[in-house]
Amino acid sequence: MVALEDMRCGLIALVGLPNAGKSTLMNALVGEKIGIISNKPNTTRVTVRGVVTQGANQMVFMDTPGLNRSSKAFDRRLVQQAMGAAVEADVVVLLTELNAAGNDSLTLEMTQLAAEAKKRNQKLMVLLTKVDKVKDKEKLMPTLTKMVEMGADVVIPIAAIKAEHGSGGQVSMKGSGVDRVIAELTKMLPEGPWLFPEDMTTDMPMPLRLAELTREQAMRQLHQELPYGIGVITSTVEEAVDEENGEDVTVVTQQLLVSKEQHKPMVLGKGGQMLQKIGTFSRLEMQKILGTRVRLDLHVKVAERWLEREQWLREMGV
Ligand SMILES: Nc1nc2c(ncn2[C@@H]2O[C@H](COP(=O)(O)OP(=O)(O)OP(=O)(O)O)[C@@H](O)[C@H]2O)c(=O)[nH]1
Ligand SMILES: [Mg+2]
Repeated sequence: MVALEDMRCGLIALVGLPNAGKSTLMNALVGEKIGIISNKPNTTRVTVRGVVTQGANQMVFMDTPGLNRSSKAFDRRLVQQAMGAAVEADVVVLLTELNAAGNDSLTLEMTQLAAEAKKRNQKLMVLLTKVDKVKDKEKLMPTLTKMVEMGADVVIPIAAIKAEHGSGGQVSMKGSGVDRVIAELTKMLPEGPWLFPEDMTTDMPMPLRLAELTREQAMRQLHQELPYGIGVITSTVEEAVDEENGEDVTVVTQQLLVSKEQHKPMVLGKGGQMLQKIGTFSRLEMQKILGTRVRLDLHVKVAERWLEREQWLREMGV
């Protein structure tokens, strides 16, 4: 039992450009798949919280949507979510992806965000991500100096993943720098009671979490612009017993929304194979989280302009 007066707790916002590796890092920090990951930008649409509790310290990470530059209403909404999380946080963690030459990809907006964090007296951590791409680590020196000059309290080069196998991306291993991130953040936490129970790793409602797993597979398996027009809603989650073997099984029903009629056959694939693939990978991930066997009932539904429907967006957490 940790005494209330000993507790320390902080909100930590992970912000950066799309594809910087925010969700990958959060999952590595928490040790569980919470945020969804793909190689396409703006995979994250919902600010997702992941919790790490160690000793007297609780870290509440906010994995935010990438700071995209599109002017579409939906995309602006994503950026607003990220900005909101940054304002709310005790510690702002800026993630900037390195290229092979060791240079960062900081934009003007991100430099401004860093300056605002300093003005608000927030702690500022800069993470140089995907450092595994930089073979000669000496090349990092100018970038490290630049970040300190910008006001970073700590700068850490990280590689959140060492390897990822399979097209469903089921296996990921903890990489380098991640433990140091935890150690440095621990020093920055303000005193205060925990926000979540000790054993809780996320406050995401289960139906949303399951919907995100299916959207992750849609992002991974579908190509070009198609995945961006996709939304997933979990209609029902029910506990049942398999009649054949008496095993517990969770029955999940989901709607996969597409915004255009002509997208439906692409999502279904030849003989329904694409939908089946999305469903199979998603189901395997669901089983890991739920700890039971899962039966997934996945339907494609054409819902023109769902991206503009407030109620649906709220249901999807956007
Ligand atoms: N080489 C390498 N790739 C990484 C690393 N971390 C993440 N990636 C890859 O980068 C891509 C984007 O990762 P995400 O974690 O989804 O990035 P994100 O910042 O959450 O992106 P958005 O949600 O779109 O803003 C994925 O293909 C990851 O596998 C890393 O440390 N090294
Ligand atoms: Mg993400």
